[in-house]
Amino acid sequence: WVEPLAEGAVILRRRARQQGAALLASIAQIAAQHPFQHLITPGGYRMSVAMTNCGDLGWSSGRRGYHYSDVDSFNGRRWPAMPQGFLLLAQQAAQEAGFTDFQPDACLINRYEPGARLSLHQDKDEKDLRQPIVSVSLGLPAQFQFGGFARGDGVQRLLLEHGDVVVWGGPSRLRFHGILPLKPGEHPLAGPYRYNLTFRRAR
Ligand code: MD3
Ligand code: FE
Repeated sequence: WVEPLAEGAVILRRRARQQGAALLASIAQIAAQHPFQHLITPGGYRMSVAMTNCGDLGWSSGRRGYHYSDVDSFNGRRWPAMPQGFLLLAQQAAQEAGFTDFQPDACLINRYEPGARLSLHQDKDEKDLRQPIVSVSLGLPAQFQFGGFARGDGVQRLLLEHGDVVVWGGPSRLRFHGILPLKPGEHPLAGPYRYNLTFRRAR
């Protein structure tokens, strides 16, 4: 069921739970060709979160800054197509949240190991910020933080668990957000990791 979080943002708790194993199998297939990598930020720091992508475009970072690219800089090859199950889930979730016609062309796949975190940031590398972002959490639970529209605004905490789907649109699309350091654990399907899929319309 659909639970509002903030204006334009809704959580569909456990929405993807029944597809968890299939989603994780697709992630493993993608990572076999396009390995998870710890990107280096423009400031020169190694990210604790490891990333790969699927879809027409993939998100990446480098000395030139953050950008979307149609090839993986690891091997120079195009990103694998978005699996049909990914696309359907993202479009159905967007629709349930009130966003019709969501056509994601990028899916960033984040992998968190114990201690990995994502500091507060905004997602604004996409061309049309009226398009929502759909996120799917898998594996170990994590504390998500979402704040306001300035870095210094107060934050709310939310536990994101295996199968949770969140749709971020409207004004919430530009909220600051992040993930606190992952607590160690063992998930029956994902082992010691948390995975997060974010579906985006990048161009
Ligand atoms: C709120 N990922 O990849 S997903 C990211 O769990 C990212 O890996 C986190 O932030 C993760 O950029 C959080 C939830 C999420 C994704 C995008 C958002 C929340 C958002 C965009 C705008 C506002
Ligand atoms: Fe983000």
